[in-house]
Amino acid sequence: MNHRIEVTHADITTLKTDAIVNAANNSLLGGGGVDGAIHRKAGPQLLDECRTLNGCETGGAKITQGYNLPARFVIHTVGPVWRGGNNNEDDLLASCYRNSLRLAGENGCHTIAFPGISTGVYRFPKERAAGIAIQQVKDFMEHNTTPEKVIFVCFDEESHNIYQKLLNR
Ligand code: AR6
Repeated sequence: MNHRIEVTHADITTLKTDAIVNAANNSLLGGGGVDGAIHRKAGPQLLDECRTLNGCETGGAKITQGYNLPARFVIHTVGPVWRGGNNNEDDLLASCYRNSLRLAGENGCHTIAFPGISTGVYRFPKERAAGIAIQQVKDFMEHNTTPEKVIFVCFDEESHNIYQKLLNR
């Protein structure tokens, strides 16, 4: 299983995977963090397509073209805002990973890159989020051959160390 999972320290907008995942908000109309970076690099056509999607519920995912990004598709998912852990945050985050992987598979994506959904502005604890991300990806890969490869993209050293540690267990 682990040969199908990679961890990298990078800006997700530079990756030439079939799909990159965006940590969006319910409007799908852009924002800061990774969402802002993806929209800047993709160009205004991405926002035009996002306007046609009527937003997205928390835990859900929607797919668009990648436009000026090296990636072919962007999968926009909406993570939960961390509110202490008793508000279904874990299940909603798990659902983001599952729905994104399902969409990637349905669209023939062999490679997909994930940022740490909810671990920025939405304040989900990084190690807890990484554990959920890894678990969901492993479960999905056990039952599906596509995507073949999943890349966890870490924007900071701390997240990178957390993923390395959890995957090497
Ligand atoms: N490449 C990879 N990872 C990144 C990049 C990048 N270019 N930029 C940031 N990260 P965040 P959230 C990491 O705040 O917590 C937006 O305004 C970052 O270090 O982007 O899900 C949306 O519109 C962190 O680990 O997303 C929503 O309103 C992770 O990406 C809200 O933020 C996610 O941080 C969503 O908050």
